[in-house]
Amino acid sequence: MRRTAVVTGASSGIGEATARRLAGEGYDVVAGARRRDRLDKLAAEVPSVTPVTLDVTSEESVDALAGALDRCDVLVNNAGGALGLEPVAEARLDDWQRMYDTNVLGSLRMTQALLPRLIESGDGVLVMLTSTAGLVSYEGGGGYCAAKHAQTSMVETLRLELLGQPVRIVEIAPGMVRSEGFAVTRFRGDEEAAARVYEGVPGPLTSDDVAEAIAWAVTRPAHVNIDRLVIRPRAQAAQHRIHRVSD
Ligand code: 8X3
Repeated sequence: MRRTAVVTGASSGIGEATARRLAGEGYDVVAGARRRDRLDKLAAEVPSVTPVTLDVTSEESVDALAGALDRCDVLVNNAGGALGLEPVAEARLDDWQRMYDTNVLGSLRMTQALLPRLIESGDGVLVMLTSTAGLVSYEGGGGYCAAKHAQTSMVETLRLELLGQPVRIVEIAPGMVRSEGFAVTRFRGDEEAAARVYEGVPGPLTSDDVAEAIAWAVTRPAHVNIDRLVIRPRAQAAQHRIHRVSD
């Protein structure tokens, strides 16, 4: 029996790496994202990946994906990200709305649409990609931290509400990951500002480091729930304590 995993935000970064990893673990992977051209490339490379155009901010789009599925064993709520690094006093309302709509409500839409399938599978796994920003707050991170804290809370609530059901609820909370798009999106396309985030850091995490952790958590025996896995680079002892070297 082939099992099916749905990964959101699968066109790049952690989502794409997770789609590859889960395909490697023998799953049929439904890779959802808005950027269809990138998904098509991924599917051309990895035959067990099915590309699906998905916008997690649209109920219609989420329902269309859910309606087309025969089964769902794993859901990875990865779509989301950060916008802006302004202090709360100067933050843009539309950035906060967008972050809430993708990270929080996007995960809610996907969860509501696929939870019945996860339970039906007899051993469902829901993975929520949060962040260390879901555990602590930092200057300029107001809107992103608020959204990630909300996801962390959603995970804890789900685990309580679903006690006794055959579904595991896993939270993966990465720290500094140098992924293709995260910092560039946060800085509205400013590649130099994005590069400064990682300047001198000997070995930020890669998307695949996180994907490997996700694949590990998902492939534990059915009775083992990895509640929360916090994963940081060795060079990041805490949100504000980052080791940087200059050459
Ligand atoms: C990303 C980690 O430190 O940019 O989720 O908030 S951080």
